[in-house]
Amino acid sequence: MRIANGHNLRIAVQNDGRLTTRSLELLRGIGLEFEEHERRLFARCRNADVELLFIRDDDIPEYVQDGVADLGVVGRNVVIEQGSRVEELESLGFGFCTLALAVPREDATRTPRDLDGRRIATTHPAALRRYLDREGIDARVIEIRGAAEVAPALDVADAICDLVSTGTTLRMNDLRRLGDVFESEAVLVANPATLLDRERAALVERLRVRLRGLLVARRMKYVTLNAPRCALPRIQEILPGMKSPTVVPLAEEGMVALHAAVEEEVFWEVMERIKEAGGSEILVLPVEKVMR
Ligand code: PRT
Ligand code: ZN
Repeated sequence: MRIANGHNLRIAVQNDGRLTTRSLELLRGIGLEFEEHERRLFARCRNADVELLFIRDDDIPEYVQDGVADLGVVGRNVVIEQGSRVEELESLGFGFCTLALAVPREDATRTPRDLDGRRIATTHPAALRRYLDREGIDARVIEIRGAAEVAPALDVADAICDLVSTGTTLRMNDLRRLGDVFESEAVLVANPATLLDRERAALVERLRVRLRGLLVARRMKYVTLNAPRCALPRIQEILPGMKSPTVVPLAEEGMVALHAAVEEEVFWEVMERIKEAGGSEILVLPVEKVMR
């Protein structure tokens, strides 16, 4: 079925970087069909009035703010850094990282306050300045283009403020995390005017409902199991998400089958406890999509 109302919606995604694969996976997950060709600027969707625009992540907030694109998938850190006037519609559950302060491992610094009077190299100068003002720390911000982690070794700065995900880069450069400025993940942002245009807004809302369905489904599991009817209360205690399961009597007297979608992780430990409570034939299945 076509997602169409004759109004083109343009979605900006990173052309080649950390967010690209997951962004495209997400757009395909909500039913958009397209083919991306390396280094092509545009991709039209086969089944929707939607066009994808592939650009550098740093350009996304501004393009969305200016209406060059209606929607964008970008790291929240970039939106915060640029102070763009866009609306954040959803957190997308990938691209997790933290903007953090770090110093050489052997440095005497204990807290961010100890950075008073010192130099901090960063690619996020605006966000760092706001943080320093808020915390009342009087440090000098050294704006650099890339690879902040080498700045202390080159004596360009005494500390750095950079994105951290696994912490490997800090470790490899003998740096120690001192404090966090904010946490980030990939977000869906919208041009405010698009949301005021009736037709486009309707299309955005449709995509958004699908997106939520996809994100909720990721957390959900479908659980089925057999148990003696009398074990039901105990099993619901172990799996509180199993509020109103479908209960079907089995041929064996007093035994029932339970089915329910639960919005929680079902670890081995949970399954073991259900088994102890009398459950058997426990199946935990992934949920692909949800619409409520
Ligand atoms: O070319 P373009 O401008 O489009 O890409 P880019 O090089 O500017 O961005 P890219 O692809 O590196 O990152 C895109 C987005 O991914 C960022 O804006 C963040 O929202 C998000 N993200 C998530 C990260 C990281 N994790 C991350 N670890 N962006 C960068 N890093 C870097 C960090 O700067 C440091 O150099 O990875 C290093 C630290 O990683 P760890 O795992 O060693 O801690
Ligand atoms: Zn970039």
